[in-house]
Amino acid sequence: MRCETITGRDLPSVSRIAASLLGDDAVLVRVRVSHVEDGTEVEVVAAAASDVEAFRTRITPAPLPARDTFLVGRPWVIALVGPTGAGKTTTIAKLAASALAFGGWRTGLLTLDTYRVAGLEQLATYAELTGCALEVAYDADDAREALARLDDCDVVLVDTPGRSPRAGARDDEWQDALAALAPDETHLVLPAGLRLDVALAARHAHASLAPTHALLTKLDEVPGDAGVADLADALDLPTRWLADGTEVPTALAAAPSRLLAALGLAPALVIA
Ligand SMILES: Nc1nc2c(ncn2[C@@H]2O[C@H](COP(=O)(O)OP(=O)(O)O)[C@@H](O)[C@H]2O)c(=O)[nH]1
Ligand SMILES: [Mg+2]
Repeated sequence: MRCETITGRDLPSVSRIAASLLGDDAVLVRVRVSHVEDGTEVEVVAAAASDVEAFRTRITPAPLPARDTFLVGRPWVIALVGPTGAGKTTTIAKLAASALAFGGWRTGLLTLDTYRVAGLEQLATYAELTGCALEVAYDADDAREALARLDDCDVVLVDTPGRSPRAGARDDEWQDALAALAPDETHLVLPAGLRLDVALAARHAHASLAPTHALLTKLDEVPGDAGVADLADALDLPTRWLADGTEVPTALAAAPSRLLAALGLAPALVIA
């Protein structure tokens, strides 16, 4: 999204400049009024209305389906994929335990991350704490059977290992299992502090898993949300949730409103 920063002595004059640069319907995404020695200084960040609308559309996911519309024999299946350490397992625990995510939906957990005992133990602990059923699948047949055993759930959250360049056949196995589950949503989990080019490389590396959403984690480790909104914009995937800390389940936020607010789209007038 192209943004222009314009400073001047008063709002009408900077608005006129914004309109001349970005069109009559330019949106002021941030406004800052400071008192200076000889009066006031106004600084605005402005964007073209069409760009703002395009950003809003790009990052806003379709709402989760109403429970009675998809209960045709299988739960809604949401898989989390992404590099090792991105926060997939922790986020699954938050999603399972948080009313923010699914309210009263019956939630099941299914893990394809069978290579690391620690990963399995981590999820088993969360399953115990949240009272969710947990299934483990080693290959595509297992995965289908495990999903069938979870058919009394409304939603099944699927944990996966990170893709590893050296894993070879192991990667094929869990990716076949994931394909057998035919997820309704596949969220690409990436830490919010990743450099833009590294994040785009990760998006490229996971293209074969056909991610439908982005899920940014570790917002608590970056200085502000504006860069996170830029990252979400660049990833060009709708974003339903954000993770901003290690606390389960509280460090989970609804994404679109927070990303829009980061760009000042929830109107913010700062008088310094
Ligand atoms: N600061 C911070 N740490 C997180 C967040 N989410 C996960 N972590 C930590 O990141 C590490 C890796 O998380 P894990 O869920 O095991 O990642 P996975 O390999 O993708 O499953 C753990 O130490 C988590 O506690 C977050 O939102 N903020
Ligand atoms: Mg994990």
